[in-house]
Amino acid sequence: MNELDALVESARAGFVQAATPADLENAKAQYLGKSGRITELMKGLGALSVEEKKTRGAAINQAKQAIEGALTERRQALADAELQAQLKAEALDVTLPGRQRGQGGLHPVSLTLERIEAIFGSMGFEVADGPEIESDWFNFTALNTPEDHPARSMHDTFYVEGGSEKAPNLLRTHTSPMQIRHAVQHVKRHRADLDAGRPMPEIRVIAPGRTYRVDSDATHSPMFHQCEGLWVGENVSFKDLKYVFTDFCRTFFESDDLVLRFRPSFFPFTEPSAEIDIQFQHGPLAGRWLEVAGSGQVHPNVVRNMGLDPERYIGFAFGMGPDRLTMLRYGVNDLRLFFDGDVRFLAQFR
Ligand code: 2NM
Repeated sequence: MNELDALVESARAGFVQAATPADLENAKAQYLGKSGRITELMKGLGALSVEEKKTRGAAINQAKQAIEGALTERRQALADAELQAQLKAEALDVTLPGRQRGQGGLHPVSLTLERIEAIFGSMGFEVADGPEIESDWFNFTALNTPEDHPARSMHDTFYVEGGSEKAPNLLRTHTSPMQIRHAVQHVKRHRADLDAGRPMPEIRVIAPGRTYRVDSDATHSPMFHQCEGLWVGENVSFKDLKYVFTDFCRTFFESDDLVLRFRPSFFPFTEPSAEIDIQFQHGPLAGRWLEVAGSGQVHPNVVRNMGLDPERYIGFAFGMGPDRLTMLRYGVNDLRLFFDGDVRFLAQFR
């Protein structure tokens, strides 16, 4: 190998050894710099004859070009390596699932309330609304609940600021105050007919909504839902209650052979009163009696508080727990799941 070939080889080896662009520029200076090897060789040409200059100069130039070629190649290799390293460091995993826009949906209990409203709506029931902060009168007194009834104690009822000692404000403990408000308005609208002895259109209403009691365990939440129903007219009896509620339960649970049982009970606002149990004939709960509602004939005192004559107007009322109905319908065993706000649970009911 001649001297120039050896020079090119040593330059190539030096360039390959350079691990960074800075190392490479240092290596380059040794060959192509101001006092580099090629420059030295060029300077040596001055001492040669014209003929020798030509051949020697051409040979040196060829070596120079070879070294420059090796340099460019190495520069490119280092730049490529740097780019690869950077791409690796900044890599994005494009196989991760994207962040989707969450699709909302109704809460399972809201689905139940809508279902209840649709079924009773088909039977001619209106839907009442009313405040969650109630007065003592609408929540208890109008509903024939005695002054010393345990439900009125601070252990059972959340009292809030704003009322007087004689007429305190509270978080409604049931949805009945909405029914009283609705009935009072209804009666007011038809006062003239009533006073003239003409018949009044029947009161047929349900009252769904949030209710509050001092109670908290696996089967009781301090906030829970209720839906009550009321049907008052001149000729509304317990047989209508049985028909209406049986029809409701069979439609709600999509089970035509569902059996109902009315068990004697007590509520201050109804007389007589009954608990309503249902029994599925199929499925995992078949054969068991499940309590789903309280009911009864509206107490004469309550009818009177609606502004009606209890000798002429009678009716029935019932109250049920949409939270429990939702648990039964979907097979959920812990009430608290509905109110924890865990989307993974709630999204299953969309
Ligand atoms: C129940 C049970 C029995 C009821 C009574 C009334 C009203 F407004 F007429 F007085 N509304 N709801 C009632 C009757 C509620 O819940 C277990």
